[in-house]
Amino acid sequence: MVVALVEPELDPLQLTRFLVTAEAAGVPLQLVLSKADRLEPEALAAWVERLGPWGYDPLPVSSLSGQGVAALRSRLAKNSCGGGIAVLCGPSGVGKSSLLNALVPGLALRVAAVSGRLQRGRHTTRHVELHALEQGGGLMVADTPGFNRPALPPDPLQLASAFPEIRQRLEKGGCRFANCRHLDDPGCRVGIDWWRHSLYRRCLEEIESSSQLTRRAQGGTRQRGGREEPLLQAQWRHASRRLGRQELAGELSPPDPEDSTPGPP
Ligand SMILES: Nc1nc2c(ncn2[C@@H]2O[C@H](COP(=O)(O)OP(=O)(O)O)[C@@H](O)[C@H]2O)c(=O)[nH]1
Ligand SMILES: [Mg+2]
Ligand SMILES: [Zn+2]
Repeated sequence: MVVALVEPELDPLQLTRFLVTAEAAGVPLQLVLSKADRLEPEALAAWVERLGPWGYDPLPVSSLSGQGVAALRSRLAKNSCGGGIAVLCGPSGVGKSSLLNALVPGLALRVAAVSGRLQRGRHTTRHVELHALEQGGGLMVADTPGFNRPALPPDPLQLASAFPEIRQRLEKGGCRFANCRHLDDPGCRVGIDWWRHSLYRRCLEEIESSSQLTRRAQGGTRQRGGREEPLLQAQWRHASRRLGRQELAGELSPPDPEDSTPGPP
């Protein structure tokens, strides 16, 4: 997973969405912080320290200066145990193609300047490409087109298990209730004293509001105080209504590799 430290600026919520999606693939994940040449050493160290507890061993790299490239090459080779495929994924414009060029000398993939006010890349990579990594023990590396807002899994349990922080806290036993939402609930063993807890909460709320909206759109009922009641139009008028609709629209639209729809990232 490649994410830029600057241009586009690192967005912890967006990065979390990418990581949650990648977790679903069930493969080892390496977090790569690109464009390290653009930050002072102190700012770089602060990001590494902040992202360390997320559980993906963040590695700062720069395709420009070469910092971290050899380290990444050996980490990829080590994880692949003689063969296999590593996939570079992440938002557009973070430098995936540049990094692959640095990893595989002589490759010369097309790279685009980050465009415009939104600081998105221009999607010069239009399909998945596989390249052999020299000294990589038969490892192939794939470049992918970026897309900027992966969908979250529909199931809250699946969301929770996509957070290494939660998995680690549940290693010694589960919460009191099997369907615990890990939001300061009684008997919860996860707790809220971890940095990404607020991001987990936002993802969970998004999933829950989408599934509520889906049920309402299907004209269903909802549980309230232990009984089913029909859904009323007025219930749309929650504080989160606007957000909920937006998120739902985001979830239902198919992934668009060109990401051509204008709007906030
Ligand atoms: N300063 C700096 N810029 C970089 C680095 N890697 C990529 N870039 C720039 O970021 C932009 C997007 O790069 P690209 O590789 O096309 O990103 P991709 O969309 O993730 O494949 C280009 O303008 C690159 O020159 C880096 O390590 N340092
Ligand atoms: Mg690219
Ligand atoms: Zn819990």
